[in-house]
Amino acid sequence: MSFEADLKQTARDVDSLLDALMPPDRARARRVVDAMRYASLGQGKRLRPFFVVETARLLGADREGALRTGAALECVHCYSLVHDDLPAMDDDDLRRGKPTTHIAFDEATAILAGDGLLTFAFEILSEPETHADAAVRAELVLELARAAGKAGMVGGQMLDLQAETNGTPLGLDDIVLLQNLKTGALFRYALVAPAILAGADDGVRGALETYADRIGLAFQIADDILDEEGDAAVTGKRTGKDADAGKATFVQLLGLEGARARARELVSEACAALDRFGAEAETLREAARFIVERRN
Ligand code: GRG
Repeated sequence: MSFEADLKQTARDVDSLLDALMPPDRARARRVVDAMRYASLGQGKRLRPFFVVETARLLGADREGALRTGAALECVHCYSLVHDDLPAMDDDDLRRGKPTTHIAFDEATAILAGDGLLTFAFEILSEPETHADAAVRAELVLELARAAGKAGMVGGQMLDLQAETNGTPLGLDDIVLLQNLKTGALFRYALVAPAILAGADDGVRGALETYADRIGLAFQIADDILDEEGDAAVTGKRTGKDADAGKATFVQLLGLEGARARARELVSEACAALDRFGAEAETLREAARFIVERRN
């Protein structure tokens, strides 16, 4: 199957799984489940679950466990988007081409839906269907907590907000650190979790971590380029405070051409990190190229 067909298939499978795991009709607090479903079903590229499922295939791990792990990771990603869109953060009205969760529902419900998605991720990982071995499930939980928390995405978001309020211009090293935490940590989890599921050795895990670090940064540079090119206005991807806050970006620091060149270098480094897997890793190499060529 081609990369694009694989990505679409994973998106469908993750959607069906989340739909089945979050039935609205049996919920006591129906409104929060409706908001969690609104924020997580039907939209989004599902890149992170794709990386989990494809890497699990590469390493010979069970697909069902990988899909559940990818779905859990997607729940954390969706929670971060719901909270990031709130008036106290980026104050966005549109996400994935539709009204943000706090606009479609209300602010309190959106906060609870984000909290609900975050905690649900750990429920999914902790269930025996994810992996028969409790020690493996515990490691999946630990690593996701680290990736999402104070030394990962939440920490990166805090640094980002502080930089904005301080008004101190960030240098390249600061932005790399910030983005490694804010967006890179979840990409890293997407590559490390399959290694945990498959019981891979340190060499394999190290190679996947290098690949993840490079694509995580390339993803963020591509995001800055898309914003700069004005695609964000068309897709409704970034319309809130970020749109005009004059935040330091890779494009500002490297220039448009410099940012494009750096993203291409990162993709080459990501692909090179997969050498040990040979032709079997071709879909992951295509995914790395997609990250910088995407239009949304
Ligand atoms: C609120 C704790 C907390 C964290 C928020 C990730 C994040 C931290 C905020 C999102 C802001 C943003 C637009 C960052 C740019 C990179 C990014 C994560 C884009 C969205 O990811 P995609 O392109 O989105 O994978 P889809 O919709 O395809 O899932």
